[in-house]
Amino acid sequence: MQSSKRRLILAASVLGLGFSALARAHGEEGHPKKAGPVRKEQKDWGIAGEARAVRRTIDVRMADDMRFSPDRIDARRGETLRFRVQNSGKQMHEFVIGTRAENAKHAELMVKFPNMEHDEPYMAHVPPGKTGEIVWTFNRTGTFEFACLIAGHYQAGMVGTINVSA
Ligand SMILES: [Cu+2]
Repeated sequence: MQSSKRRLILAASVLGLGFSALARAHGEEGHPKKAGPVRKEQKDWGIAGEARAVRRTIDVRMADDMRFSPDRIDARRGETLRFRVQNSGKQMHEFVIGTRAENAKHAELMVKFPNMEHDEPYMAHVPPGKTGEIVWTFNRTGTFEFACLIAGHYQAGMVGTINVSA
């Protein structure tokens, strides 16, 4: 277990992904959020947001047909959104914000290591019947993606678009 975990961390770092918080496993029930401050790191697609800055909440539904609803979200640069992500399916799903390139790379890794543990402020892992939440500030313009990176789901088209305009 110890050495397999080390291999996963190694694989993640070889691929240049920032899995600094290898804390929880996919498929685990609950995924309680850790107490304490959210780690804030500027990403190409924004930065972890403050709940008090939220002016708009977006409800997103995930289902076993491997689709998000809505699958297109528009935001303005500087806007902090709360995503309330409901899993209406019978299997685990997740909502991960990123660039297309980042998500594609990460999705590939998830196929190789389906039980890879990952958790970042731009991800919500949501067990069946549950609702997860993320608060994210879009401080860069561009076209980004939200995706379920669980092995096979991304490949089945479980992807949406976030467009951030100036
Ligand atoms: Cu999924």
